[in-house]
Amino acid sequence: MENTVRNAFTMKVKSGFENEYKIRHDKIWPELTALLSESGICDYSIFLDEQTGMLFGVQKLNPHFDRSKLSSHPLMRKWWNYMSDIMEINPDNSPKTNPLKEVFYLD
Ligand code: RM4
Repeated sequence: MENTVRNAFTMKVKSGFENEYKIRHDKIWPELTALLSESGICDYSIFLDEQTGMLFGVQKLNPHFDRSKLSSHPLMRKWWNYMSDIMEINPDNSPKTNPLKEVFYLD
């Protein structure tokens, strides 16, 4: 899609739960992937640094993507609650997320 914005960020999986994190994403709820797509996210990957448990998320966002709308959606909250036992989280159970600055791009 044209005019998408590349977005990258880190999160963290708790030590010992790396496999479980992968398993849960292998079985991600179809209604959640539909919600993410409908919200304007595409080309979304999460990579794991097996040395540190750091998760690197990279995605493309539609320019009309509304982060606060997605964050408050009941299904998003349900997923975050479900994942909260195996990730580093904020008090509201959303994952601790650190935005990254783009310093290089090759199309
Ligand atoms: C992650 C985390 C993210 C979500 C993905 C699908 O573990 O919950 O917020 O976008 O799953």
